[in-house]
Amino acid sequence: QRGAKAMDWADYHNYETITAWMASLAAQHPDLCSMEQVGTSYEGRPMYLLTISKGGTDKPGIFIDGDIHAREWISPAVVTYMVNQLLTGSHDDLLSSVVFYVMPVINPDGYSYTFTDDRLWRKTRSHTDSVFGCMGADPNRNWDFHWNEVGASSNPCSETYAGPHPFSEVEMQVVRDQITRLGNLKVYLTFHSFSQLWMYPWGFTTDLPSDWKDLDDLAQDAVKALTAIHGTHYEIGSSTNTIYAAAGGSDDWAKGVGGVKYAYTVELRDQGNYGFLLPRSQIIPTGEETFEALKVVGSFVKNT
Ligand code: ING
Ligand code: ZN
Repeated sequence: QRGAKAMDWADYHNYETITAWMASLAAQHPDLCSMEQVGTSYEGRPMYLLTISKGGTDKPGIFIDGDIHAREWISPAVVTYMVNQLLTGSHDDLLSSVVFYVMPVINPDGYSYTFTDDRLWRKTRSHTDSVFGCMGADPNRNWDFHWNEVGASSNPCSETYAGPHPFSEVEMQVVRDQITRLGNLKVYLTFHSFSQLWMYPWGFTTDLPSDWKDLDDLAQDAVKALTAIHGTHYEIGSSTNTIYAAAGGSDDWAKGVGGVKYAYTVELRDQGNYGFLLPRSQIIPTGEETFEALKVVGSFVKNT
């Protein structure tokens, strides 16, 4: 429409541009992609799910989300890049045997706020604190699995505020309800930045899941393919043992409650040189390498 910016991967784009692009994509590829509104954010923004598949959805699923943390702009840029590749590349074989469920921006109020007011905002934008007036909760501390046990705060002014209670944030309820509703999910992938880490549960304890070797093996294969593109180095391990202990994260819930075996948190580029302010010139290279990893995960699911 008039004045609206077109989508591309030469630059970062706001929520309206991303959602308008999602709608046009679904309109252009009705055989492969559908878009549905699955909820509404705290400030009233529609939240959408893309379903990408060829010939029905009765097949193993991969759930992908982006931008749980508002300022991590490379996350929705890479998630939309990969969606575009899936739909415009020659991936019929993969799309015939795997269904991708994608929500590129699961914290739309926070994301919008980073465009208008505060580029480094992390949390949601809910009004939870009547004492100090601090706003928002950390959506990656808000999930109801060992909630607020470690690496989270009960102080509404903290960057890692877990919220007043588990799933206090409506946006995380929306994502939870989709993961619960969609049967047959084999993989959960949530994209953050930055640090270049491919992590699996648990975040609430130093203990590893009993099947950690399966998750580690797939991560090794995915990262090998990623590194082969531009030489980008990634570390692999459980969140607690790789970055820090933090309970209430979405991947822990996806595995521990949602029953999705292969749950991962991926920290995209870089390793701190630019951090959250990753130059736009790195969007396409980051998209290219990450898509190679996704294809490995996709083939694995296809062959399981
Ligand atoms: N890092 C993640 C965070 O939520 C994380 C790291 C994920 C820790 C999952 C534990 C479990 O703090 C960023 N960059 O947000
Ligand atoms: Zn994050």
